Formats: sequence, C-alpha cells, structure tokens
Amino acid sequence: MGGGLKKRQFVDHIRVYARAGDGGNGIVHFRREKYIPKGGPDGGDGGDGGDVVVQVAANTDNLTHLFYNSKLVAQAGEHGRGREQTGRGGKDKVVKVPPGTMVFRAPEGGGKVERPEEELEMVADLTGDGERFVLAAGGVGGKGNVHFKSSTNRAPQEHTQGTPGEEGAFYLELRKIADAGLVGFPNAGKSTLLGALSEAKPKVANYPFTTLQPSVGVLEFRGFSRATVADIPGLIEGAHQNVGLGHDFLRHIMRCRLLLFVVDTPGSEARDPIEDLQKLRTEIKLYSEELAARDWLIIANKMDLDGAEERLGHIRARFPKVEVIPISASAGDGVDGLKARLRELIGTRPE
Ligand SMILES: Nc1nc2c(ncn2[C@@H]2O[C@H](COP(=O)(O)OP(=O)(O)O)[C@@H](O)[C@H]2O)c(=O)[nH]1
Ligand SMILES: [Mg+2]
Repeated sequence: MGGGLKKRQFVDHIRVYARAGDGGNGIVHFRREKYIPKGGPDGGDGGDGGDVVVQVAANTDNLTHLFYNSKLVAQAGEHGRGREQTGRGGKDKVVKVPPGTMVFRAPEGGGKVERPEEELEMVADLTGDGERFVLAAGGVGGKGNVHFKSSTNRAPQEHTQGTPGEEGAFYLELRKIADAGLVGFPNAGKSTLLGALSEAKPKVANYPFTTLQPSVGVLEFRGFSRATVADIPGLIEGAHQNVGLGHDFLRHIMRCRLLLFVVDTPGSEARDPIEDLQKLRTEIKLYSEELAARDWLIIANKMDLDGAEERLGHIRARFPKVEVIPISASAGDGVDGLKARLRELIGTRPE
C-alpha cells in the first residue's frame, strides 16, 4: 500500500480492526495474617476488559484520524488480587466519528481503504451527537476463589479465567448525500434548477444527522443509470467560520462528489456573479483544501435575462480552466445538455 495521506486529506471510508480488552483472571489466594496460619480464601475477581466504541461527535466531519490508527485496541482488565480485591477494569477505546457514519462488519484481510467487494452487513447507522456503538465488547473478569468456598471446601483452588475480548474487522463509511451538490448564494436559482433537472418532484430525503435538510432530486437516465443532485441551502459568507449554518453546510457538500456552482449570470439581484464565485470558492478553500480540489463546474443560470451573454463572457475569461454551462433553469434552456453532461460525469454508476 503506497504512502500516507496528504495534509488535510478527507477520508470518508476506512476499514478498522477492533480488539477489545480481555477480562482479567480471578485468582486463588488465602488470607495471610499474623497468628492465623491458615486463612480463608480471599482471591479477588478479575476486572472487565475495555470496549472498543465508536461515538458520534457533531464537530467532526471525516475519518482521517483513523487512517493512521486503524487498529483499535482497548485495555485488558487486571487480574484479581488478595483481600478480595477486584482487578481494575480496562479502559475503553473510544473513537470519535462524524454524524452520518455507517458501520459495516467486514471480512478479515484486505486493504485499508478499498471498499470490500462483497455485500456487507450494516450493523449501525450513527446519527445523533453522542450516539455510541460497541464494535468489540471487553471480556468479563474471572471469579476469584473467594466465591468457591463452602462448608466442605474451605481451601478452594477453583477460580475462573477472564474471557477474551471480542475482535473483528469493520468498515466505516460516511453516508453520501448525493452525487452532485448545488452550491450558490440565495436566489441563484438552485431550487428552480433542481426542479428542472429531476422529472419527479425533488424527493426531500431525511438526513437525521443534520439540522439542514437538503432536497435531493433523482435524475433518471436511459439505460438504468441515475444520479442524485442535492440542493443544500445555507452557504453564506463566513461559512468556514461557522457563521449561520456554515459548518453544517460545508460538511454536506463534503459528501458530494461533484460541486455545481450556480450563479445568477446577469446579476439580476444586484449581485456580481464573478465576485460571488470568488467568495464561494474562498469559503470552500478556507474550510478544506480537499474540498477545494474536488471537481467543480459553473452553471451560468438566468441566461434568458438581459446582459447575461456579456457576463457569461466575463465568467469564462475569469475562470478559463473551469467548464461553464449556460442555462435558463426557469425556461428550461440548456437543461437537457446539462443533464447529459452530468450523466457523463457521475451517472454511470448503478445504485
Ligand atoms: N429569469 C430567470 N429567473 C430565474 C431563473 N432561475 C430561477 N429564477 C428565479 O430566481 C428566483 C430564485 O430562484 P430559486 O430557485 O428560488 O433560487 P435559490 O435560492 O438558489 O434556490 C426565483 O424567483 C426564480 O423564479 C432563470 O433561469 N431565469
Ligand atoms: Mg432555494
């Protein structure tokens, strides 16, 4: 497997190996006190082993930390001691994951980030802040010989061993919101475009891991392929500093493969589309270089309005390396062409 991660790389799926702590053993021990040569049994119990746990932390948005620490090992319980003392329990290993993390049981072996070929069994779908799931439960501590004394057995040698901690491989994956995400200031025409792209009324999916509820439209192409596009409201200036619902918004678009920047080309709302694009790109760059490096294109909307052609030329000149697609979402012009392009870019994958 080649190398490590680049700085701030966004990991949205990873395989981990969990090994919980073994339970400590119960022990055989007899009271030893001055002047009492043969004390009774006082061997204590072993402590329980620690669990390996994933826990949702709302302020996280990726699984990158697991790339370098994909082997999750919890502490073993200590063995019992004399004087009926129970061994100390092993500490849990708790790993923070973002809201919207799905946990699958994975086969042994395989690479760290490849998606396993076979169908995996989902064992948890974590959404709410603080929600926990135990990947591997710690072993139970054994019983000391103090438990085995009886009227006929005053010096028991019996005791039990701690049970081993569970272990297993898991595959964690962040839930995708859509293949493509619409990004743009209010009134650029995102909702209108989503309605024009997807024949069906945009399906408002329920994403319980977020306060922002994106509308997701499904684009059906001929030949059974399809793509999903999300209209995620809420990007405003200062989003990277968590102004408004900034971080929530940015976390959402982190979960889209392709970013479609929608602008009001003629600046009909007294906005300048180039300035808007620069502001949007800046917000994204400040939040995450990885997100900034993701594929994006410009949807130059409202081409039916006066002055749009001239502004379109300015946009193309300012962003010469970026694909610009002129459309009128409300009139439907250029929407079929855009759809065909989206099919080429993202629509090949059967769901
Ligand atoms: N003239 C014109 N108006 C549009 C076009 N697309 C959207 N609009 C209008 O722009 C306004 C904002 O559109 P909306 O889809 O709600 O924008 P959003 O805030 O980005 O979702 C609405 O009044 C739309 O009817 C377009 O292509 N041409
Ligand atoms: Mg809208």
